[in-house]
Amino acid sequence: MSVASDFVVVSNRLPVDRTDDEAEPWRRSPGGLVTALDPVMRRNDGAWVGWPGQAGVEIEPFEFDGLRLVPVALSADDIQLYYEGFSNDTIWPLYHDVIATPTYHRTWWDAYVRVNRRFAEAASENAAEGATVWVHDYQLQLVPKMLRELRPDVTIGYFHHIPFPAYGIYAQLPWRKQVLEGLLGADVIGFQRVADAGNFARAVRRQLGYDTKAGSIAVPEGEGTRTAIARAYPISIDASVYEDLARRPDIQARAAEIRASLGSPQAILLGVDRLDYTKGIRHRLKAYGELLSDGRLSVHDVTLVQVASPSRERVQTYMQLRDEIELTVGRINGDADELGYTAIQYLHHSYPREEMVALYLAADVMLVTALRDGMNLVAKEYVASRVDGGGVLVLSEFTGAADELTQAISVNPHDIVGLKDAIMQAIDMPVKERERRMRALRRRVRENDVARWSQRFLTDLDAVRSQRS
Ligand code: GDG
Repeated sequence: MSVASDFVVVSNRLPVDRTDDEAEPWRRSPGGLVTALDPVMRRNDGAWVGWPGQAGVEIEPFEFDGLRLVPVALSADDIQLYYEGFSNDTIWPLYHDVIATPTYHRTWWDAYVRVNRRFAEAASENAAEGATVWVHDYQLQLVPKMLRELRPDVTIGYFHHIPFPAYGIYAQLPWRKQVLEGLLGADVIGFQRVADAGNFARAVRRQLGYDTKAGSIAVPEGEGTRTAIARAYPISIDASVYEDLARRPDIQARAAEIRASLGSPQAILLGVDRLDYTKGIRHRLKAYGELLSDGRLSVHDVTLVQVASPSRERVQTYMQLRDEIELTVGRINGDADELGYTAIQYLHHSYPREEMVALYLAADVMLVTALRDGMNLVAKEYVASRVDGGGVLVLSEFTGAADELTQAISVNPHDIVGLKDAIMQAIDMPVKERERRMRALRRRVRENDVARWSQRFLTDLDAVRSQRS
């Protein structure tokens, strides 16, 4: 039986993970989205529609920690075709500037349409009359239009967490019109960067011929037009959670322990990424490996900790990437290590958030060298965790975060010479300059935190709703 809610969030994954414990079968999955939306969900009797993370399991809607969760069932086939296929092997590489080659399969597209419809139906069944529905991310780009057809009474928002590519790249997509029309079913379409919103508007003009002006798009509807808004709403983190963790004595002690266990080198460099080809891990390793072989750095003085958390392990490109990275790490360590000194501590694991914050605190230099990234929350988490005012952030200009975190050392990760110099600049940066830059970065992350992000988006969505009624 469905219970209608005034506020419905739709995302590929529900914000919970299954446990082995029968008494407590679900655990909240860590993530900014759930923290950001929690207050709004509670105020509005919210429901969350998404896949519960297990193939072929039908689960009735249930309450968890005061949230109403509505599971959408996906079969093993759906996961292979809609999720691993179309979402992660077509859209993901295409939208990240074809760093890897996108694969176009009609069977994947068919599954994407079918599964998007299932999500739209679940949202429709759980939304009260005149409700607000907020759809998230690239796996569900067709949901806004499908939902609008089912429920013209609801107000629909869509937020796109990854980049939206330049028209010349987007135009490759065999289903480019359908995807644009799908997104334009929303009243507000949110992007990470101003450039993403611009790319989207251009694609709409070129493909559909609709008028677009300063973030407003005239979408034909009935005899007239309806206005859809396409604008940038840069996402963020709950900065206070990271600050509180970083102030905990046990976590500070753990940071000291990590430093000591690495031999208390002069500088600890850190990379934290999902093991993904968009994150520029190979470029980072290349630059660092060359600094060691050139003799500009020595394993006596520095070490790089690279956390590469397992991701999309059944997609071929990711298997290949893992092999390449592990080969490179092995080579660099083989060439540079000495007994008792290691160049790279490579960790192919996921860690609890407490451990991540201890790592952030232990690291003198954080390396974010993504080739393309919607935002990159790791950069913001590092900054928020540096309650001691220390640490240097090296940040790729191809991340959304670069628009805001202008006091970081900015790098083009394709320019290996420039990247090497930036790493040296970070290691050698005078304390005063470090502190000045970190102060400015921290101010920025604190001001634009995730609560502000959701508030800005929902305020624009509310404005649309009040114009209608
Ligand atoms: C997408 C977009 C956009 C990573 N390893 C562990 C761990 N993490 C956490 C990080 C961070 C999150 O995962 C990764 O977020 P990012 O933003 O860096 O990147 P994506 O996963 O690609 O996210 C991105 C984001 O959506 C939000 O809109 O910024 O551009 O690609 O929070 O800390 N967390 C824990 N253990 C790990 O081992 N606990």
